[in-house]
Amino acid sequence: MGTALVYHEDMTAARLLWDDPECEIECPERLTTALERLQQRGLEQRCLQLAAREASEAELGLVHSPEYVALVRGTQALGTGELQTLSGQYDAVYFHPSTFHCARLAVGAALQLVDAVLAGAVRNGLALVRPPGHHSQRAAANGFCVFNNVAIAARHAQRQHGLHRILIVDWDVHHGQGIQYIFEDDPSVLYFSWHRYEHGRFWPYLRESDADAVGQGPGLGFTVNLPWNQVGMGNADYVAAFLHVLLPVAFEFNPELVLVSAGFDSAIGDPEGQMQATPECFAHLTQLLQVLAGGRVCAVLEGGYHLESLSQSVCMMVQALLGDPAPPLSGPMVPHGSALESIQSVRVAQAPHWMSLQQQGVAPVLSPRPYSPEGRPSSLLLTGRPEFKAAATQDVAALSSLLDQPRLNPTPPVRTAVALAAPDAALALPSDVLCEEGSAPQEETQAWARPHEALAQDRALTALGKVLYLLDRILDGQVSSGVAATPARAASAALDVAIRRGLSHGAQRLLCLAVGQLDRPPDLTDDGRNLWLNIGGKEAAAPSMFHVSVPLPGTTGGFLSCVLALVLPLAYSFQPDLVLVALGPAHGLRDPQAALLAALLRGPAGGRVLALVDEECTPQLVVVLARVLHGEAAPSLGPASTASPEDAQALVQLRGHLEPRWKMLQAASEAGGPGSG
Ligand code: Q9C
Ligand code: ZN
Repeated sequence: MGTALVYHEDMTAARLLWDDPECEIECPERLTTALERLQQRGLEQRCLQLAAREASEAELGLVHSPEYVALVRGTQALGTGELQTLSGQYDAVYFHPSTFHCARLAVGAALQLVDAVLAGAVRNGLALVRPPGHHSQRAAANGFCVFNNVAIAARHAQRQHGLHRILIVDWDVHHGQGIQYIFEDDPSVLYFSWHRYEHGRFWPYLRESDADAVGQGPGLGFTVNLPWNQVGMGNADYVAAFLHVLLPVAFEFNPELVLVSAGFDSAIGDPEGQMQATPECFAHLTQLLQVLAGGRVCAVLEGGYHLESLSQSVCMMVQALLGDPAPPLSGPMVPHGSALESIQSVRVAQAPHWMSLQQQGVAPVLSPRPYSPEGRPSSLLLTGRPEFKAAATQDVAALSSLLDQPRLNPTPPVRTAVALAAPDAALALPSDVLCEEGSAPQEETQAWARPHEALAQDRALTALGKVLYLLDRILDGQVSSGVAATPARAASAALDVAIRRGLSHGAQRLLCLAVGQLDRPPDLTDDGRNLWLNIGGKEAAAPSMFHVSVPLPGTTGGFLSCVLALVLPLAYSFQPDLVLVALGPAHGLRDPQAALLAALLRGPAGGRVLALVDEECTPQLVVVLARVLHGEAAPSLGPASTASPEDAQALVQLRGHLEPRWKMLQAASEAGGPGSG
């Protein structure tokens, strides 16, 4: 199942007709540039292209008052002077005679996308629209937004498709207060927004954008606000926010559909956001969301005002929707102190409403800074760390070189291959998953096998030859990911060879996630190039920062926190260029759990994941691993459950021990003291 791209050229018609420095950034080129770039990269052509339709007035009425809709309808006939006067009655809004038509197309595009996904015509998609929507309210335009595209799409999904739980992820750099107001007392829509806040000194200057606004009445806990109190937030901060706030809550909520208010003013170079996240980050965020709701992700454009940064970020998102592996994240994966304070403050505010946040242990915020409206716009220039002010003012050249880099992005010709002893033609593999027939040369295989008694048998040797062949194809960039099988009693030996071969044949850093009874190669050194993480095996005799072992949690909730709070933070901190996921004897994972691990580990390694399974495992396991490595949606884990107190405790302790080295594990600022994280 594919990806829809919904668009209509008419949405470029609206434009600012008078001088207004605040509004001029919301221009038609935002759409034309992004679309051109999608075409240039061959991405548009890979999507199911749908022409946007206009929403009906009944559809607008799902969210907006009839009087407001009539008022906007009336703007079609106004002259420029009258348009300017009316625009002045709202905050950061301009009307054009084509605004009503464009805004109805923008809503219609979002509805069409939701219909295509919920009808099963596509798995996911993007609506490229303007005007944006998330600031718009029942009876008011606001912040360039006229109708609330995403809020209407959510109501439509409920009314027309009978959905009960919808997650809205708003990664635009501004707070979508319009969406918050519409759903604040509604537990059927979980609204997550991060936004530049600066303790209330950034537009729209609302007290209710802070972390302690969590919804009202039956909607308590279904509004999740993550305020950024400094500019300069980057890849590490955004990924940490997903791992430590959004995803635990989202898995517990268990949405049937994910809507994304996809604003790219949170990306590097944007004049509004002043943030530092690179375009690739949006591929990672998109991938992370695709493990929810069976991969049903509908993204709708909101802001994004740096044309080059916007276009590249849009391309990254579409690539991820199409299932392509995300390019590795650049830069140090160390969240800023201020980001950790923000993350901690949301976790504290939300802990009463979500089990998944209670169990990971939440420290109190030691020095909450009061909201101080008196110092707002004037102090804006004084906020932010000095290095980011420098980045914002003098680093234009550095930014454009960053954005200009012809992204080598060596997308391997084969996305996923499987290497099995006896390939079963009946395996229900996606059509372009390659069944690899090749083997490494026999002498070479024998040489690698020699030290291992377990590899002496013919069957084990044959399997090893196939593992090595597939591994080499991954290391030389021919294949992105794969699944290979070995006999159970040769599993540790084959893994030992794969690790040593990987490290000697091109992998700079190799992460090995070993599940079940597998032995760590005895002669592995802690030289920073390999990280061994064992789940549910023997306890490490000499644990270190590169030798970690944790018991397999007994419940779904425990497993999820192990993945989100330990495995992925370690993996994103380590930044491996190859991940081996080995399912050893007695690994104890259910197929959907194994699939989730494989799907999520694509992120940190640029998609280079080799899964090693037991020859005797079920064909279903091989198929589901191949499918998720190929970019298809991970199957659902089923209803969330709590982690057992023992599992939760083990995790808290281990994280405390590892945090000083692996900074993505932090979920609270160091000032949080003992017990934090
Ligand atoms: N420099 C969207 O991104 N101006 N709307 C703020 C602060 C209004 C943004 C001024 C920004 C509206 C959809
Ligand atoms: Zn915005």
